[in-house]
Amino acid sequence: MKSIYINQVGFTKNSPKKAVLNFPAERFEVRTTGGECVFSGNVKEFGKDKISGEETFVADFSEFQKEGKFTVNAGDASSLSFDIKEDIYDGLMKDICKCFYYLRCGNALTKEYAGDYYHEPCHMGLATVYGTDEKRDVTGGWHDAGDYGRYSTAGSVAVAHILYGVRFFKGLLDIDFNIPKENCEKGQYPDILSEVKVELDFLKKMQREDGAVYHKVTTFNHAPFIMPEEDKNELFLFAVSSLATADVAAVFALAYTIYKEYDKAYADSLLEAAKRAYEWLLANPKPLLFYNPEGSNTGQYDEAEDYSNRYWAAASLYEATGEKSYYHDAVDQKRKAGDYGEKHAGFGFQGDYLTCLGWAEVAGLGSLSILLAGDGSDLEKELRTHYVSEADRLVNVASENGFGIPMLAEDYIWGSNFEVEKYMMILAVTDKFVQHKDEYRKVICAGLDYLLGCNSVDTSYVTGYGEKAYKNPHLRPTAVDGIDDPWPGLVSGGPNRGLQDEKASELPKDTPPMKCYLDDVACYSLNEITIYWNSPLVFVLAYFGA
Ligand code: G3I
Ligand code: 9MR
Ligand code: ZN
Repeated sequence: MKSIYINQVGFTKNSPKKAVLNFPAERFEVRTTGGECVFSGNVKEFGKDKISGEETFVADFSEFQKEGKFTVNAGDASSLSFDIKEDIYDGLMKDICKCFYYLRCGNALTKEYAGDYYHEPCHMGLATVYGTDEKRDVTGGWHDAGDYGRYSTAGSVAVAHILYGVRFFKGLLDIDFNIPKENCEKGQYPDILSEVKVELDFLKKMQREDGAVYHKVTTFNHAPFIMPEEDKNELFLFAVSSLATADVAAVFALAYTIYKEYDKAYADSLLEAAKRAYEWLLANPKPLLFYNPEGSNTGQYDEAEDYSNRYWAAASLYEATGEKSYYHDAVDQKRKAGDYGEKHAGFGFQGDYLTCLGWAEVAGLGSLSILLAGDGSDLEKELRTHYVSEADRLVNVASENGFGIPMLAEDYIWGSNFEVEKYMMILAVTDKFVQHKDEYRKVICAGLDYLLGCNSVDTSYVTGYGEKAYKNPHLRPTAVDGIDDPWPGLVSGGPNRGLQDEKASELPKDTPPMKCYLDDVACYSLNEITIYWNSPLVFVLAYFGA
């Protein structure tokens, strides 16, 4: 079928603008939705595109800068519609942020703010420390994803994307996304900090008195597809891990640097907890990894080592306190993480290990702290070169496909949309804080175009955004709440060559990476949502000033 792929949300006036055709044409037109041609140009042949499996042709209309609603047309084919408008991403940003509110667990939603998406309080009971009779209160926080688990490493990383966003792009503090702010006196926090505090307060409860942090709280097995308040099975706090303890130390220290401007006592409590977690790490130098107990099948979030986590903790505490001992630890752990990264390149993580920002490989978050410390240290100098070389690699990769995105076939793993987002974050940081290059911005824009519909499944991966936005996330409340549309602003995990669930495995084995996608509620390996796939977009849209 002849298709013209486009960012279905749209562009600001001066952003680079392009559509991708999967058929040859000499000329293309930009038309108003009334059919009037307002711009025309030559189509450029790109050729065979390895990730989309299509012959691609590019229609670049960056020069066109009029506001309005348009389509791109060539021959008798038309793209879906899009807008050109200065504040084009503002609504999107608010909805992406509001998703965290909808994902709140406990007694937290109100009808006034959640509207039709309100649900009764959930997961309010005490949790049993697995293997003991001890019970603890760990209510609150955000559900992780399509399931109702709450996981310390995943939660820390989602919070980190947002809070580093706040540190780098102050505009995030001005976003109003209509949430109740009962967790701060007189509503004194900006919305984003109030929402993040929901998760921070939960993570505080996940910490044991001795500083260690439980890896997760979930039922023994995933709940069936029911509303969260119907999920009444016993909650378990599974073992503490050095992974969770380090990530929580890191994110609390980071949070301290921001919340101290608003509430000194609260910020101090975070720093105290971060130090307590760190002391535990020092007293327990061997990795304490995590694997599910036999028979349990909720998210495992297993990692092969904890160097990147310890590096992030040391780097973040150094940035928060300026204490040299943390700096020395950061140098030490960075070396271990870097060595590991070099030995395992291409296995278990994508891209430069020291700029990775995902739930497992958090070294890049540590590197962000070192950049923020900005003390001209040897470590900072070294990391700046890592950002530039990774950003340049990504520009190079982007030149190898018609979509201009920094994705290789091997990046199409579970949560490939996160890989796109991660690369956009790296490019954004490099562009703004290390070394500006126009190409960096161009690749970030291409990444956003891709997520919003300029891809070979012609689908916007954000609910509610685009004429053909996906509608069937693997997300329990959405699947069973009887409301047609999911709440807007949810990022899908996206195509995954691994086709790791039953429904996905029905796709032909030779499906090109970009097309390994189905908008099907059963496809948890390629159409689930998670907090840490929404949070990077908060960071990236903040870079755009949304
Ligand atoms: O990194 C390797 C890559 O080197 C290799 O080439 C590729 C081949 O398949 O695999 C890659 O590893 C994948 C890994 O994610 C990368 O992060 C694994 O195959 C894949 O199974 C693994 O998926 C994780 C999934 O849980 C299953 O463990 C996802 O990252 C992770 O986001 C997801 O998290 C789940 C939670 O467990 C439960 N809650 C929902 C959440 C989202 O689906
Ligand atoms: O719904 C679960 C999803 O959130 C997880 O990412 C996924 C992998 O842990 O598991 C899903 O639950 C499935 C379970 O693992 C196997 N039986 C079917 C469940 C989904 O309906
Ligand atoms: Zn809940």
